[in-house]
Amino acid sequence: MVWIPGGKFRMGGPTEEVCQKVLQAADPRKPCCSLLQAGFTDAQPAHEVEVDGFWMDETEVTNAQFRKFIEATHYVTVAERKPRREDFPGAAEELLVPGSVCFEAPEHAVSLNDFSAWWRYVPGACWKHPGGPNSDLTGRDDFPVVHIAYEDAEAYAKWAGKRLPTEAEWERAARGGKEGETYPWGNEFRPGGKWMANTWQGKFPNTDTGEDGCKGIAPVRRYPANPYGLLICPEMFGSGVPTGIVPTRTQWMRSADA
Ligand SMILES: [Ca+2]
Repeated sequence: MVWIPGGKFRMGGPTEEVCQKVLQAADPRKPCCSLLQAGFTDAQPAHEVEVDGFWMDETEVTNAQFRKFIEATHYVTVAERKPRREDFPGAAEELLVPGSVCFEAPEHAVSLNDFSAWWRYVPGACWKHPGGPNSDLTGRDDFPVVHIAYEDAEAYAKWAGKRLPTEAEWERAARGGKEGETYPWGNEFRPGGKWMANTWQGKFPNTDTGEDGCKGIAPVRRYPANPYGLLICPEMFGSGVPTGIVPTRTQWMRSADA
């Protein structure tokens, strides 16, 4: 685990000025993050918050780590349980079976207004069958565990003697001390031509060219650590398009006095 120093920081999206600067510098021929174009409206207004220092795992929880938890506890994740009719009124009966949502690239370009064009509910998809019942974790021990619901994450954290972060703690950790900048490493997406995190290249969602070395999701230590020593995943800076299978925030932390 690494120590995230406590202190005051500005929580929330980058200012409109920063968004405009990044947009002006971007290649107009390439698609741009819609959140950036909209000015990260779901993360405004930025405001000052203070957190105490705390410990955080360096990486997302991996399949190998999660497997140890399952073997020790025989815990059954939400995706492996039959959904309850009362939780999903109006759902078709054939969808009330254990499963989860998987990313499936459409064959052609599609409108980005309808996410059902690339997300599909797959019966039998769960952490150990990430792409559906015919998939498994062969060769994926060091990939982040996926198809994890909030209560699954809480159960894992409790077993590991840790806890989930608050939103403010998580953002403090993700920023790596870089305040008001677009990415945890600054405002330049590829400083010196270097890929800093797993992101999407190509036209989303139908073409993932993997120019950054990874199509779909990446193993946990594939890209550089942020200034706090955390290995950055796209989810940690909010600019990457979720790739592969349902991404989760499975990076656990505990407070110094826990
Ligand atoms: Ca990629």
